[in-house]
Amino acid sequence: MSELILHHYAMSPFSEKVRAMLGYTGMRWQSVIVAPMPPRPLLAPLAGGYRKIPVAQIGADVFCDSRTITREIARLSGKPELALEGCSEEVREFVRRTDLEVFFACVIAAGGPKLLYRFWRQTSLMTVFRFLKDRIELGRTAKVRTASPKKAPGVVREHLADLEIRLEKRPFLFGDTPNIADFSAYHSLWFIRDVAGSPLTAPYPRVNAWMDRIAAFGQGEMSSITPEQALETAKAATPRPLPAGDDASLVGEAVTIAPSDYGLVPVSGTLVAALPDGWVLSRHTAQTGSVQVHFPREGFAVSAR
Ligand SMILES: N[C@@H](CCC(=O)N[C@@H](CS)C(=O)NCC(=O)O)C(=O)O
Repeated sequence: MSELILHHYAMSPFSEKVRAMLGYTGMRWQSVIVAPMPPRPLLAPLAGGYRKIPVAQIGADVFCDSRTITREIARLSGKPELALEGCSEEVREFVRRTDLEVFFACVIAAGGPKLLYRFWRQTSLMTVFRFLKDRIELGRTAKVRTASPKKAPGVVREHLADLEIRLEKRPFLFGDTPNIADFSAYHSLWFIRDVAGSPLTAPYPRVNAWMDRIAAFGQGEMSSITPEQALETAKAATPRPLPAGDDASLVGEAVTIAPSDYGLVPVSGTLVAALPDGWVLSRHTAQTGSVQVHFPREGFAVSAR
């Protein structure tokens, strides 16, 4: 079976969520580095223009959103607690809030000249300008309410105080071993502390020790491949058989699927499965042959074309 291929970039928090989970499971994976903003002409044939990162791929199956990616990691590693479906409603609610409201508060609170300087050192001034323009436009079209720059540090501190209490009696947020909640909480704080170099996390010693424990898992057994090789892998593979869904409406029809929160770019294809936790689109391009693109249900909307 093909290895998991991750399409990602270094400074992406949601990519770090997946990389850290790959480290925890010790999995072998292949890495394709993508630009921090569209256009991504060699990813588009696989993900159909879906614009958020990370995207994962196993052969001719493509996984959009870290929720479908972590489900694959949970399945491949035999650790159900790394997928939302394997966790309690309390954990799912924690992840929902942490991956949206807290994530935005962290990114807004981390922003500033120091972060831009670090980004510029890793890229170029032109990339920094293009990135800022892209993210301003992204914010303008977003359908979610985010904390203002004045309020964001307060939201982050409240979250950090909650984690500090949770970590009083146990090494991970919900027990003696990590579950998906640890990786969701980790990536935004990694962005604040390790990418932006912000002192916001400093007054929370247990949180810092827990972050160090997660960082110590490493990133698994990674090998680099080119985007062209990822396209060839898709073309050489056959999409996997799908389980029967519980909802036949729109299955077999031409549809678009788009995020309903931010980065609202629609992906077109034929709906081939409506599963309890996700949708699957079939798409065909000359570069990839037939591929199946998987999306979570939550946070995505399907429309007939
Ligand atoms: N819900 C998505 C969020 C992914 C996300 O927001 N990724 C950021 C980079 S870490 C991104 O691509 N932002 C640009 C955009 O949303 O278009 C997931 O879990 O994968």
